[in-house]
Amino acid sequence: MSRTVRIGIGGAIGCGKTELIEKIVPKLVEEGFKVGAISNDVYSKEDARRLAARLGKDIDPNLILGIETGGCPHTAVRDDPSMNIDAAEKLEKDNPGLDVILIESGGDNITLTFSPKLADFFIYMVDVAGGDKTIRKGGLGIKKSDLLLINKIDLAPYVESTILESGVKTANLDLMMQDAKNLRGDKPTLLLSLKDGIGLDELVKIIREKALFK
Ligand SMILES: Nc1nc2c(ncn2[C@@H]2O[C@H](COP(=O)(O)OP(=O)(O)OP(=O)(O)O)[C@@H](O)[C@H]2O)c(=O)[nH]1
Ligand SMILES: [Mg+2]
Repeated sequence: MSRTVRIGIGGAIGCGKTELIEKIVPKLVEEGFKVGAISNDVYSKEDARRLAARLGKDIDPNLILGIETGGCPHTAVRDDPSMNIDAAEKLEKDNPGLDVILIESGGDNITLTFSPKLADFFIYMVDVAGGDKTIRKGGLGIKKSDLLLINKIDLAPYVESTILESGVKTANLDLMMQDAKNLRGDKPTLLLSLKDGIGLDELVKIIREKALFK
């Protein structure tokens, strides 16, 4: 791998994007990768502050940048990604040998994608608490992302199924995976609980193999 790979992470408000960065950075660092992060928020730099506090022992805080977009977060990663490209170029210039930058888009709607000018690999995340109909409703992130994550599977027993014909009372993860297969073909989808660490090793493996060494 000769240049910095930029990985975009998008998904609805609160689905676990910042938690994802918190959990995978130590693992990537352990594998010898030099990692930076950019976090977009609309009215604050709260997530970047949180990442710097939580990841202080794993990476230099200068490797974490916050962007206050001031408007629709999807605009800042899709339509006019100049603020994010500037931030990524700054990280790359200030940190020679940087292998990967994780870019979190502020929580937003299901039409989110990342401009290919900004991200080389696009992860889209949904969470089970939003109901098990989420995948079949489709959307660009769900269909087009390089990797789809269904997070918070630990909450499935507490969420009622929204799909009557499923015959299951609680959120039906099998059906969500089937819906993903129907919409995405062979592109990977992973069930995850960042809280319990379920799926985390598989996630890091996919990132290593599909994003970093492609
Ligand atoms: N139960 C459970 N909670 C989780 C899981 N992953 C994340 N959370 C919690 O969900 C809440 C939101 O997580 P964040 O990482 O802030 O979500 P986000 O997508 O970055 O949110 P925004 O940036 O505001 O859009 C936090 O309180 C997390 O601890 C999970 O797998 N299970
Ligand atoms: Mg966040």
